[in-house]
Amino acid sequence: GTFDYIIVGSGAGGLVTADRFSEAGKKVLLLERGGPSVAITGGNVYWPAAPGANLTRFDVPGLFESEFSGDDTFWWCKDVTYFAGCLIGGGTSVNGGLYWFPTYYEFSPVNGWPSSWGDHGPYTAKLQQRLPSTDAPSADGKRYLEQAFTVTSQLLDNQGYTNITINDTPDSKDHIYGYSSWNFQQGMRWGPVRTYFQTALQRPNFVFLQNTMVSSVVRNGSTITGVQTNDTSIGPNGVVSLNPNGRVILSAGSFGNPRILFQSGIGPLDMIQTVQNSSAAGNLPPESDWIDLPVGYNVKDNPSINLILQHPLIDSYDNWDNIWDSPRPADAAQYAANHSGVFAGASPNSTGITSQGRIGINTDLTALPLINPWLTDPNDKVVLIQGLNDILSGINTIPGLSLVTPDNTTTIEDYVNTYPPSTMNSNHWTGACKIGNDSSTSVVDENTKVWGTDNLFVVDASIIPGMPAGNPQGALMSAAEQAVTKILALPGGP
Ligand code: 6FA
Repeated sequence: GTFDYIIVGSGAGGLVTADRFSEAGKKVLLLERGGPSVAITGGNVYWPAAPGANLTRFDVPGLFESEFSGDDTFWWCKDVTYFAGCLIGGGTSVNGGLYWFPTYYEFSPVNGWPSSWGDHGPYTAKLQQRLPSTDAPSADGKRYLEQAFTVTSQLLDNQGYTNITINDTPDSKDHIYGYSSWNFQQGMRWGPVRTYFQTALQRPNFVFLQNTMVSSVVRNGSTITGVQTNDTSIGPNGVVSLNPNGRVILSAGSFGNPRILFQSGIGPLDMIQTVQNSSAAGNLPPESDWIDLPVGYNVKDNPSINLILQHPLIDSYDNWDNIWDSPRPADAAQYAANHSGVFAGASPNSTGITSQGRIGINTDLTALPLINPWLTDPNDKVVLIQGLNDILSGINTIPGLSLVTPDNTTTIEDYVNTYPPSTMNSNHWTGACKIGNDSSTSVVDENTKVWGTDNLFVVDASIIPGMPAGNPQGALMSAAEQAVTKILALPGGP
């Protein structure tokens, strides 16, 4: 058939979008290159430590660290040089689950948003209604592995920090701390796969196809007529078509979208020429239709610098080693019985930049950073070093607490200055298809429409112009709620 909306990618952005468009009665096709993740999507990579419990690697929050080893890590995109989830749910099926509601400032013009974006409040409220956060994820309501929190809070209390429930007052960010907030419920990985996706699936006007990769959009000048896929059973030569006035929404993530846009003749000349020299040259429209936009520029990611602290009361949980094959038996049994205990949380339980880089592709179409985005602006480095020194200044006031890395012969300044950039990634990529007011400095306009096209949109992390205050999935799904509202309000649609 043909569709009002074709959405590419079932990650954080794509699932919110697919649900809202289908709720509005539009005929929606969602295409995902990967396959099943959590058990309700048909996933069957079951945890050997809990046989018969129907618990996949992706369902159990505490198995997060196990994703980074193993033989067949099919869930990571093999054609992206950093971690990106290629399965139903995208990043939300594999991420650490940290979940923060955005601050007012994040969506303001000073952080790069067009002024029409205004207050994120009503959209964040819609998100919150579907996906509440929790800072006590275990199904029994108790907290586990709390020692790091207890020790760190002594350190911070001594310096005048206040302990708050962070998501209760997202705008309070000055000298505060609190328990980590998660996108988990009932002791399980939650997120849009369990909520937005499920309601969309119930609608007859919603079609979902997995294991279907989109290479480019098919266009007639500025009008998109469909998408080119790798599945020839889907339509002539693998093309799926839009209804008249239909729209394509790219939600393929910060690395996935640029690759699709370049193959569609949209982006900087050097990247379109790279496609021309690749096996995908046949996807390109005639040169007269190429659209020059800064796709892949303005890319941001949080610089991640690890410090290691040690205290006799803190259980390091053996660095979460071997949790897949041989977790602590009592903890695995407790989780299997009622989704409570250590495995109901993920490992990262204690945790505004201007630096930017560039994402591109090479001739085998692998997506990669061409310029690393971390700490390229010297001010970011100064702020980071100051923040770290500030927090660590009180370390001697806590008996038994010591800094292991960096060691006592290395200053924080030297540590940060010599930190290998290749290990600085946080997987919080934004900006590759930046939103803005001007086609020379942005890729999509204030309604998330790609400049120079009539009906091509981008809705996911890649439109975010600045770095969210916390891990990005909350800000990003709020942005998706707002984008959907704006797109539906645009005249001339299906
Ligand atoms: N964000 C948080 O807020 N909290 C965290 O704790 C957190 N941790 C991590 C983390 O530990 C890892 C390892 C990673 C990779 C990310 C983390 N993030 C965290 C970031 C967060 O997950 C991402 O910011 C968020 O998922 C981005 O959402 P998007 O919608 O922008 O993009 P996704 O990558 O989620 O989804 C893209 C989807 O498109 C995927 O399902 C992919 O398979 C699909 N796709 C890509 N190319 C396609 C194509 N050509 N055709 C069809 N489908 C395609």
